[in-house]
Amino acid sequence: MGAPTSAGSYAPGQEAAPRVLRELGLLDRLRAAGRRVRDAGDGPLQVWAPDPGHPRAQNLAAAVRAVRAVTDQVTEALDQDADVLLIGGNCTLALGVMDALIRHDPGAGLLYADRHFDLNTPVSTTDGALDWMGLAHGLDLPGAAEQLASAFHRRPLLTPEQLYLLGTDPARATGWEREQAGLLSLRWVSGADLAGAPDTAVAGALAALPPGALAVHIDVDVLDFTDAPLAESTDGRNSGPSLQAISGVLDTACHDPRARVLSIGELNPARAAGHPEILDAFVASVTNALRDTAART
Ligand SMILES: [Mn+2]
Repeated sequence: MGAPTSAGSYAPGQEAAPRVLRELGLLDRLRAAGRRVRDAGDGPLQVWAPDPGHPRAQNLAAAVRAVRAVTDQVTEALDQDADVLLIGGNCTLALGVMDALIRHDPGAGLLYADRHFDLNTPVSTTDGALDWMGLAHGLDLPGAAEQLASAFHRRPLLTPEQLYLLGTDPARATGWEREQAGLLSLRWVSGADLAGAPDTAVAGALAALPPGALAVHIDVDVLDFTDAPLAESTDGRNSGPSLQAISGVLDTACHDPRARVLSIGELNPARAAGHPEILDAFVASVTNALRDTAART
């Protein structure tokens, strides 16, 4: 399923990711990898525009609509006993995934690969982009926007024990985020450690996550932007894991017996306009992570 929204972004781009990945043959490549695939279609198409009426939480109502559409789509898929691949869109969509997954299994966990903590609120940062405020709203931190924090079947939607963050760069965090990560005792591995020992990092994360159903979320800004220019954010130039390293991480995590959902956030295809083969390599990584291992010998 797709969630073609850049409502929570700094500029347009991510709304094109579901279309571009389909055009690269994602569905047929998944079928060739042994999966039965049903395209559940897309949520609302939302192209970022500035929202001067709500400068600190821009396009909040649209972002909430997109998240709720994901909740409904993922709920329907889980009810049909399907696994889910969600192509975003903004990282806030992971909240819709978790709203559905926790209703399905209260013991659910979230492995969140992102360069950022996503613990900001409309109070802690002036830029007003909701795409690095998602986990703050899942955890219902002080200063969270009411409309998003209250959009789920329970509040707070998430507890820190359900979370494990991979690839975080504390130098890219706000002081508020670093403080909250400490207060909440969030478990996280830095981008440098993830790049240096990806197998160890993902094994530690999987061992620490709860026993219930697992969602894996990747913000492609976790990648070294010089190796794989895929993300809205260009924060990752010359730091963080390569696409090859992340491919191994996704392979391991998505083949964990608990895994039910893989969601992809902040992929802006325009970033790869001068290096389009990296989009194809990313589709290959996703396909490999979701391949039916029983179908292969
Ligand atoms: Mn990010």
